[in-house]
Amino acid sequence: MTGPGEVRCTLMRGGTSKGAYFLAGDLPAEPDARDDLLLRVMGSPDPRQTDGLGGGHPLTSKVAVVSRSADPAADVDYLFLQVAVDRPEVTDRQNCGNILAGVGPFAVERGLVPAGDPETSVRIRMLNTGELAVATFPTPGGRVDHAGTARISGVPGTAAPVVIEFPQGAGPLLPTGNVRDVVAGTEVTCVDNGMPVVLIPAEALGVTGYEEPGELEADAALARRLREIRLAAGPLMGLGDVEAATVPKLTLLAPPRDGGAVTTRTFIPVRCHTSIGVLGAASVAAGLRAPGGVGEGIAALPASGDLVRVEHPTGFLDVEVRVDPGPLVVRRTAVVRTARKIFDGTVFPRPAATAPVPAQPSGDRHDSAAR
Ligand code: NQM
Repeated sequence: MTGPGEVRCTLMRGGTSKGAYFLAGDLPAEPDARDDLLLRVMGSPDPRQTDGLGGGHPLTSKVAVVSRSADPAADVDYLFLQVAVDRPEVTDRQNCGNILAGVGPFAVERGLVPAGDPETSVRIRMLNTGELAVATFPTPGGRVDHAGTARISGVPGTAAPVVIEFPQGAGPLLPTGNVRDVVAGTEVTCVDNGMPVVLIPAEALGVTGYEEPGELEADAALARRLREIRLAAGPLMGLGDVEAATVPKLTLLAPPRDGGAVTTRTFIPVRCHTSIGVLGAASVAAGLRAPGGVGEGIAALPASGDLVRVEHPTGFLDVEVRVDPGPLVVRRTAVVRTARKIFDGTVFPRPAATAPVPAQPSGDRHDSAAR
């Protein structure tokens, strides 16, 4: 039983992200009221999100809204919402494959989908993009088992594996229609295999691509160049004005150093990811398979098979991606993630403001919130 203003909520790690998971029926149906509530739940706007569940970084300020699906092709619907950290903003303009990893286990535990034995597959309609994903995870004896031996880069310890498969996507792999574009004076490849991403040779921006995320974030000239590229790439990729959006992501490419296919540093789009997003990596991997793209001469793709190992600041992410040549079509994408329930209970949101909440002045480096 929850009291007035209180909300049932599950806090989960999904892949390398962390978020608050809700049943859609527990949140206001009207988007403005829902977003206002979520800002108060997460503690935004505030660089540290001290008064809420958020962790003071876009990767830990995420929300999943889950419900039974009316679509016969899906078991559940998943809406991803990025809650800005230091701005009063909530956006549904991007998807999140890391938070997606927790959706299947959450749906079983909250009674939306019956558990199989020893594993369960949940068909998930991702409302942000309209695309489908199938998540398979262990449910021995008909119960979700969060413990396991799978390890993913960027997360300490081990947990149960969540295998996520994405069937063929509906949209074009190359949203500008070109395998290379010159955007704001820089040659790039714009790609979308579940996440719009601009691939940029790191060298073209005067960096090696092996720097630590903090070092890259501190580079004001680089930030300016990335912003110019993003604002120009958005309309070319059919995304319209992306000034306030968290897409497209920008991935710097450099030759692999640890046996993978490529080294990456990904801007999401202002903060530099400490690893890489799942769908972001799926787009990078598919983009490297596009003949003539900017990854040529940088990436070392395996001679055969679907596996592409994407190196990132804290390790690597393996993506299986099958791209048909000719008119480029991504047939299948698959990744292994882990997810873990951290807390389940009642969240007590900060009371609704009677006047607009001003962004907190802070001595900290300015974090452009949803970014
Ligand atoms: O690309 C961060 C994350 C993500 C997105 C971001 C993600 C994905 O790591 O599928 O998971 O790019 O904003 O959670």
